[in-house]
Formats: sequence, structure tokens, C-alpha cells
Amino acid sequence: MLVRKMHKILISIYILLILSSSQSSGFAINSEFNNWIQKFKTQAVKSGVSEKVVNEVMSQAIYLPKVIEYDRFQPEFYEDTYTYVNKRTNKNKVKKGIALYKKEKLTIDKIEKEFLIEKELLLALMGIETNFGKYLGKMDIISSLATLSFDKRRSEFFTKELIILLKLVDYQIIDKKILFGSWAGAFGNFQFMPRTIQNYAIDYNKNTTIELKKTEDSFASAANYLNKIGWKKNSPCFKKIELNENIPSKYLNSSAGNIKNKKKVKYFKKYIKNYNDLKIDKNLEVAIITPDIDIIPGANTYTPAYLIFSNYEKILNWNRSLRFALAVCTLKNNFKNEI
Ligand SMILES: [Ca+2]
Repeated sequence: MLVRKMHKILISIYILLILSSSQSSGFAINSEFNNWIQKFKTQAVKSGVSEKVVNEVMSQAIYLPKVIEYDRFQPEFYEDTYTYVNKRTNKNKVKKGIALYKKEKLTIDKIEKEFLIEKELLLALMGIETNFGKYLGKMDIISSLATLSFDKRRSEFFTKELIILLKLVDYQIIDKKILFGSWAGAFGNFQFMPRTIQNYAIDYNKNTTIELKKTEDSFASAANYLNKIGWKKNSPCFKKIELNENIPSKYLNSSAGNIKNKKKVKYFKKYIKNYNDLKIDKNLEVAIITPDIDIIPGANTYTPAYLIFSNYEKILNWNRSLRFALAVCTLKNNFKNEI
């Protein structure tokens, strides 16, 4: 009996210790974070943001431990290509996209013509980024950008993004009351990061603010972005190929960071089983990707494999993920058959 009582007491002490230690580490992080905010405020003012906006906006920022959890686990780095693409390009997605297109046809058609970007591509990007505006994200992005800036991993990148966002608020281009988005600080129907907003977003309906959660401004901004980075309307994005096993591994790209060994399609003729079925200009410059090599243990090196064209690389510019770009162009093709 006595042993059992002692045991209970010890467990209670243990739990208390754990609770107090986790609380104190929470306090420690919050106080470090608050110190960081003070330093950041000075840096932001030095970079040209008004003191008033810096104080107003940054006084609301809190440390969000969840953001760090999300940053350490991103599903697109773990799913194989087939799963990733199929999940994001199914019939339901196509149906929803067509419904949105029918509702906003006048605006979307006008933007397609003006910026020379296929409506199917715009719909595909919106469908994959936010499921047509359904998942815009509910994170306070000032706090998520502040948390990621405070965190050591990619501090420099996110600090710059946060300063740009403060400038956009300061110049009254973006309304600070609607700054809710993804854990990584992306915002609106097409999930623009602050730098993308600064460089490419436009006030299409000319009411002085850029509203990236509304159709007109968000579609025109996405189309403007694609046009400026060099997307070519009616040119191919990727083609699925069957590789011969005699292909030297140096031709296989598996990282979105640096696409290497680009050649004309005809150069790869001897390595591609379905070469004669490819209905494309054989003089176009392409690279080969095999996206599953690095992430799927024991994946067959040669499947799936794709020829990628310059348009595909423009989508990598938007989001540096081989699977993301495959999903976008697949959904674009799925719309093409339905609209
Ligand atoms: Ca506007």
C-alpha cells in the first residue's frame, strides 16, 4: 500500500516537473521572441517602413509554434508523384473549376486575352493553391512570417518577406485587416508571398487596393505574374515518357532547384521508348525529370519520367516543386478537355 502511494506521489511530482519545464521553455521562447520583435522593429524602420505601421502591426505579432511544426513537415516532400498529382487533379476539382469559370466568365476571358495566359492555367493554379478560394488559410500571416523570421532555419528569407509586407501595408496597397493566409505567409486565391505581391500583383479594378482574395485582382495578378516570367501561351508544359534503361543518369533531374542537361528532344531519341508517339516539335529544348528518385525509397529510377519544356520551368518559378508543376499542368489539361 505504502509503495503504491509513494509511486503515485512520484508520478505526480514527475508530471508537475514536466509541466513546469515545458511552461518555462514556452516562457523562454516567448521572451526571446519578444526581444527579437524589438530588434526587428528597429530594422524595419531603418528599411523605410513608417514607425507608426511597424508599431501597430508588429505589436499584434505572436510566436506560433504550429508554424514551425508545419515548416518541418511538408507533405509534398513525402508523397510519390502519382499520389500527389492524382489527389490534386481529380474530377471534383475540374467540376469546381468549371463552376467558377461559368460564374466569372466575362472577367476571366478578358484577363486571358489581355495577358495571353490560358484561362485553364489560371484555374489550375487557383484550384491547386487554394481549391478555388476555399482554403485561403486562417493564419495571421504577420505572426507566421515573424515566427519563421525568428526561427533560425530560413530567417533571412522570411525577414525580407515580412519587411516587404509591412511596406505594402504602409503604402496602403494591402489592407492590414485581411492579412490571413497560409502558415508560410502566402496570401490570397493564388497564395502570393509578399515579394510576389510587390513585384507582380495589380489593382486590376482600379479601386486603389490590391484584393487578392477577389476574382478580378487575383486573376489579373496571377496572369500578369505568369506573363512577366515568360509563360508561353499554347506551348507545351510536359510530356510523360517511357525511358530506356540505357540512359546515363546524368540526364535524370530529380531536384527542382537546378534543372540540368537540357537538349533538343531529338537528342534523347535513343533513350525514349515512346519517342515516335510524342506529338511535339522535336527541335524544342527539353530536360528529363524523374521526380520519385530522391523521396521514395527503392523507387524504380526510370518511372515515372517526363520531358519538361520551358513553360514547366516557369511553374517551378512559381513554386519550386517538381510535383507541384506536374499537378498544375495536368489539371490545366483536364480543364482543356472540358471547357
Ligand atoms: Ca482592387
